[in-house]
Amino acid sequence: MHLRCRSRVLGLEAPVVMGVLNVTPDSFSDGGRYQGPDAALAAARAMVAAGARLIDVGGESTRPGASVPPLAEELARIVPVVRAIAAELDVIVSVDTSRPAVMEAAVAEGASFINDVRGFSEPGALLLAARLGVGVCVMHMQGVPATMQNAPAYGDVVGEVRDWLVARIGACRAAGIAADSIAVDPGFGFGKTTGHNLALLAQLESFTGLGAPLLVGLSRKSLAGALTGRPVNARLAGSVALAALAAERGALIVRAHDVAETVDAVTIGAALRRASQGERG
Ligand code: PT1
Repeated sequence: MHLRCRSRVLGLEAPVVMGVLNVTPDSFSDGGRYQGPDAALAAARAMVAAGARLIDVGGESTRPGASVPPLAEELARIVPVVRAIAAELDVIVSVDTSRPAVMEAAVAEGASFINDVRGFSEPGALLLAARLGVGVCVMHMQGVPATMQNAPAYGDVVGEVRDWLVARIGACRAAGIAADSIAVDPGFGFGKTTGHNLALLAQLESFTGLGAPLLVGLSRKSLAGALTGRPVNARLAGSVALAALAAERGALIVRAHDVAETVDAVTIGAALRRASQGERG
């Protein structure tokens, strides 16, 4: 498996780590840490040295309860950071946005992957991604960040998320996005209770047969908090355990803040996955 991102091809024979680079003042776990392009570039350098194959630059916090920043603010946060990273580092620059104007500006600065937690639902977003030739991640969310955790409800969370992802892959293909440029993500924590998140992880294998590599984000989230009882600044071990389990269940791109630790976790998960597949023949 691989993922085509403009002129780059991301090999996915083994799982890879996408480093999280928040350039927001209100990120749920590292808000305000990256102040300006110099600090962001230094953080990106460290993540690449630790083994990140993609860097996901986000200028909108989408944690539960977050509100949407003005477009000009999101652009001002993202553009200089994408430019600096793309100019210096040999890494796929991903932009975490739902706005076509931000997608276009980021790709003009060197981004080659678009990670949209709203699944390219803004008018024009799908056609723009097709025209740009970027890799895309379509993620499932129930509701909107401001209110998504108020009362998440599903009949069959795994079936509903899978059906929605299948439909979005169809919409991507219909818009002209290449089949080998599409990744899917069940959206852990996005309009899901702990029970929903656990069901998705337990049955993660259901998302590996869709013809698109599976991306997951579990790092420092409330799932780890609910299971360990720990606050956001003490969820490293829980997050690393979740990353290993996700890789063992077939995740190929793991989005994480703590890159070095997560690289080891996915390496172990992938080794166990290969061993069990060998046993099955
Ligand atoms: C994700 C993701 C993302 N997560 C993708 N992009 C965030 N593709 C931002 C909590 O429960 O999983 N996949 N971009 C961060 N969003 C959240 C959501 C942060 C929930 C925290 C929680 O604590």
